[in-house]
Amino acid sequence: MSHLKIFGMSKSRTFRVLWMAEELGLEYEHIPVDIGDQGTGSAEFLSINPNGRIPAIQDGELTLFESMAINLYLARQYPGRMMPDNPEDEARVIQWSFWVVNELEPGLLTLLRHRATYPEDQRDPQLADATEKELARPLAVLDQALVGKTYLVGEHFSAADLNVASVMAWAKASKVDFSAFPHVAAWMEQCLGRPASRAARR
Ligand SMILES: N[C@@H](CCC(=O)N[C@@H](CS)C(=O)NCC(=O)O)C(=O)O
Repeated sequence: MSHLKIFGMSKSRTFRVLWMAEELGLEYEHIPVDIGDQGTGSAEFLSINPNGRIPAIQDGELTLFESMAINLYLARQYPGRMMPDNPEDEARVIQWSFWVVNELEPGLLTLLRHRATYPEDQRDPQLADATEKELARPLAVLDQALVGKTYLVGEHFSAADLNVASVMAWAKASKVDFSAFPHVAAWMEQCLGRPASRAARR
């Protein structure tokens, strides 16, 4: 096995990648690069990710940025049933990974900022409420996809569940009302409660 290095703080999107590495039982080196001139803005880190963002990884000769691309690579590269072995289900995993960063992540980031991370006096509760209303459409899509199912793709937990649930963790932190999306609520609790998810947050 090549030597895997994961760059970024676990409280950032790096959580997604740490969670994947834990699910796969990989040995890895965690380099907790933080946001700022000393971390993501340093010349050393910019040579790894010229975007100056976390997460990034190095795995042997491969250097990679973008959390979803990293997780799809790790799931494909290492055994552990995180990537289905048939092309149709693999495509479904990729579909959900693109879906979550396009349909949910921007709105959830706005919600997270205006309900949890911005200082109180910089929060806009009306913007947060309006954003939550807009999120009802993609959340209904996710809820429908989970009717009668334990996992998004196939019969077991996969990179689709991990990638979507890791973004949905922001919804939980933003106190989104899940009463209209009971399947999402149950699925999310189950995913985020996995030992590997807890280990990634340490
Ligand atoms: N699309 C990228 C986004 C990465 C990203 O924006 N990461 C944030 C931390 S969660 C960051 O590094 N921000 C630094 C900055 O904006 O200067 C991914 O999913 O990896």
